[in-house]
Amino acid sequence: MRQSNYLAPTMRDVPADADAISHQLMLRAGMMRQVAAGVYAYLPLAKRVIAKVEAIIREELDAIGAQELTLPTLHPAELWQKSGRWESMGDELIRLKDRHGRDFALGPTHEEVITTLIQDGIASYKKLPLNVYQIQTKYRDERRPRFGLLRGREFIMKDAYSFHDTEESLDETYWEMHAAYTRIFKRVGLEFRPVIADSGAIGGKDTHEFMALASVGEDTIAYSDGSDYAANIEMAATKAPEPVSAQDHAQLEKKPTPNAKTVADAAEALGMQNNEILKALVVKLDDELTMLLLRGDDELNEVKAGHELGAKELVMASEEEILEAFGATPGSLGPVGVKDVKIYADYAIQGMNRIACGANETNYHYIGVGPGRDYSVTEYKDLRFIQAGDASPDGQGTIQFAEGIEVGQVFKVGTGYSEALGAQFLDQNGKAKPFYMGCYGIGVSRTVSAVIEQFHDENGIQWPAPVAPYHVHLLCLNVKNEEQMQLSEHLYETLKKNRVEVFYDDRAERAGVKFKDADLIGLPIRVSVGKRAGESMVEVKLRTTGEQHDVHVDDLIAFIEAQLTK
Ligand code: 9G3
Repeated sequence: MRQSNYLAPTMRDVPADADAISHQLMLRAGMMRQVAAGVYAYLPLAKRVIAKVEAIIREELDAIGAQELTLPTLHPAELWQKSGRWESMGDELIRLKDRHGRDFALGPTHEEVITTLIQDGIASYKKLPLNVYQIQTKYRDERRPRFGLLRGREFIMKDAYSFHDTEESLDETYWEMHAAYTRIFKRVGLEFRPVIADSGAIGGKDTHEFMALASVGEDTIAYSDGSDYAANIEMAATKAPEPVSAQDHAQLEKKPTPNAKTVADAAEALGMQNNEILKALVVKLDDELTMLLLRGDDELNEVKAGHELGAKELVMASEEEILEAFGATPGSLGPVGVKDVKIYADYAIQGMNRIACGANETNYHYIGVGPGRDYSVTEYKDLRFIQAGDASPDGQGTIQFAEGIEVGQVFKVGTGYSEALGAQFLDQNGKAKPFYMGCYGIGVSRTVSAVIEQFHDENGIQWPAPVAPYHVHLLCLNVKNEEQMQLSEHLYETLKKNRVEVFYDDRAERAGVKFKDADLIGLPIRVSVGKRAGESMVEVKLRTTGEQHDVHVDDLIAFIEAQLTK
């Protein structure tokens, strides 16, 4: 492809509102242009990368028997009303009316559509398991679109849905998809980790997110440096300490802690450390007032606690609810003397004795508090946020934190959707049963951004060969020089004949401009035809390592092929 008439408007300056490096580089390398907030045009260079990512996805999913289809983007409201998500998804769901005034949604995901189709399409268990996927533009009206394709309002997703007659069959496909995702992201060249994650709006139990490690990532991963344990911070499990044996109790005393609002205030008033104070929080678990106890220096992980306590919804109780139930302000709460309210305590306080806690009397705390004598708990649970430096929950290694971009997610949904939508199949006894469902997403356009976040330097993008827009950037350094032009044209034809994807900079620009653009666009191999054209010598530079070689044109194809198969 000749660069002289190619639509890749490179830019020197960094656009002001682009604060992710991938967003900046996609604009500067002429890969995309913004049309509206969170809405982008993919220009030819980006389209080629997207096509390569999609090709890798198709190969790996077709290889495990998934079937590609394409579902409508325009969804009749009835489907979303049936699942209850027409209302519950709020403003993120883009709604519109057709010419007859009928309500539609622009598809943000396709559980409703595919489940309804499958229900009408197959009735017998004989057709199961079924695994279908599509690669298609999704629409989600993000409140704050940002970071370019990392959080857009229109983006390309591969979404797959699997249907099963049993949970075992779902489990089998779940792990087949998990393995296929690992192959896909390895082939793309991303540095990633599958992490234990929260099933969020979809519900169901098992779910893993595929995280591309990158500092711009909005998710925090807790991973062990001594094993392959890794979890989204929302779900990371903590290791229970050895509970201390029989307690030698201290004298229980009530002490004034005037205006103590926080653990730190109480610790200061009592001359104690934060981790010697019990933090008592009051939450509503599906509307039931419950007290949660944490060590003073730990934070409640609401998502994990919700799962641990089997609550569909966990919200913090209001100050009024607390005053009414406990007769004290939130800063003076504790488990001593609490009746008819369930108390769950984080594992970490199993080992705590001679500690302080709110006296359930505003501006007073108890000291010398011990479990058993002064309070008891309904059950010990894993409630706190894991912290860097904690022991890994699998007992191997220590927890470290890293930022990640979620590029994929696999869910075991179970029968939730099929029940909500009345999607059933007839089992071998002719009995109607709801399908077990799995759903699986890959952010295709987000993956392109993640690759750039991981592979760039101060001069531009450094594409891994498998997803590079082209393999070779061929530069004729001086198009007015007959010798250089001839050799360049000859090499352009030869490379194409050898099925090398070559991007040919035949523009009437100075060499310096060509070098800068080549570094910015970031193709893996740069071939420059310059002063030594007369000796049939060209200069080859590898974008990622920067190493340069003078190569005779007769050896060029072999040299390039050797580089591309590394
Ligand atoms: C909506 C809107 C936004 C949404 C959803 C629904 C996220 C929604 C979760 C999923 C789950 C899986 C299939 C592919 C893999 C992910 N944002 N989710 O359901 F109406 Cl506006 O999309 N879906």
